Amino acid sequence: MKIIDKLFGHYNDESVIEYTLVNDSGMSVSCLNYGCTITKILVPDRNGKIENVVLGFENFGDYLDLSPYFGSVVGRVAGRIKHAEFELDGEVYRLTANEVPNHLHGGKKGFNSVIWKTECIEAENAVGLKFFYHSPNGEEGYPGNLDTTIIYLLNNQNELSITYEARTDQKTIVNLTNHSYFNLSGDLKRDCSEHILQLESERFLELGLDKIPTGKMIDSSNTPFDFKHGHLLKSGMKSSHPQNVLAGNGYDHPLLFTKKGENTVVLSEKESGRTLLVTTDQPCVVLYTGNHLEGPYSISGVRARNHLGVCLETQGLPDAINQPNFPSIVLNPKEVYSATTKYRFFSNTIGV
Ligand code: FUC
Repeated sequence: MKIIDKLFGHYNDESVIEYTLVNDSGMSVSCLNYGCTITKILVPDRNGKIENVVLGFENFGDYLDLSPYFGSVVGRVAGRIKHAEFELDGEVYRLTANEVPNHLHGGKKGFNSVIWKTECIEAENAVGLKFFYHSPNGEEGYPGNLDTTIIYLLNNQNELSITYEARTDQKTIVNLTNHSYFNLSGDLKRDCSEHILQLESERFLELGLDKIPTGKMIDSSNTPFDFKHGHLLKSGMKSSHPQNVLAGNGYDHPLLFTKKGENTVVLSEKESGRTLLVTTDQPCVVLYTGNHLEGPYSISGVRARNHLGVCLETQGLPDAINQPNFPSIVLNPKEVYSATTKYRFFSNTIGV
């Protein structure tokens, strides 16, 4: 196993480095110290052909100009916060309204667009990176100095684990995730509509027109949101269910895991034979099928089009701070925010 690094660009006079973690089984993961951004994940298909299975750019400038959070960590709070404000202990906090009038994915200078202090990890059974960022009190409107450590570890079982930890000196809110867009066909040969998704979830959050949860939890049975037995993502893209239409013909929804504790999400693509098994300790996964990716630009040589990738954003519930019935995302001083999600790749279809 090894780690290779190379200069990828410059940002505010700082060097942007691309680190590539390579294991002994033919898998590699490349990522930047900018936003902990995963630029590439190379994994074998059923014939052993090694190809890229995430959306990313070749040039750093494209990340600054075009990226809809490709591969990056999002925070302090993932998703949208209604009216870019919330109340904590009687105090109202105003956040950056970067999707007017709401706050999206941590604001203008979110965790996706800062340089993280980075250290390489070379352990016996894994290689990895430890990222650290100090977010000062008041950054993007959030209270408290927040120190966040994120660890990416790749092992020889073709598993990438992401562990998040954060500490604050003042009561605040935290909800972190990774925003990789997966495309298991390899090198973007096909889009994600032919991917099959399977997970144990009986309810999803209804979204309003602003794509923010209304507070209502909808029963998924007999809807395209019922993935218990696994089905093609295409069914939600073609569906006339008002929630699929509202999302821009597809999904942009928090799916709530049925059980507490550890849960799994299985994504597979028949033609390549590749399967991704996601294991998380988070209460929901925001399923986003890249409904607005289309644009006059290219992604690794492929013209940007809708549904070219699918995000599986494991996290706490979006806008939880404004919804008293959602599990809390408040972090107090002396507490540690911690979350783990693992992504294991197989070159054959398992389970579904
Ligand atoms: C996802 C979605 C949003 C947005 C963004 C780029 O997380 O929830 O709607 O388009 O990514």
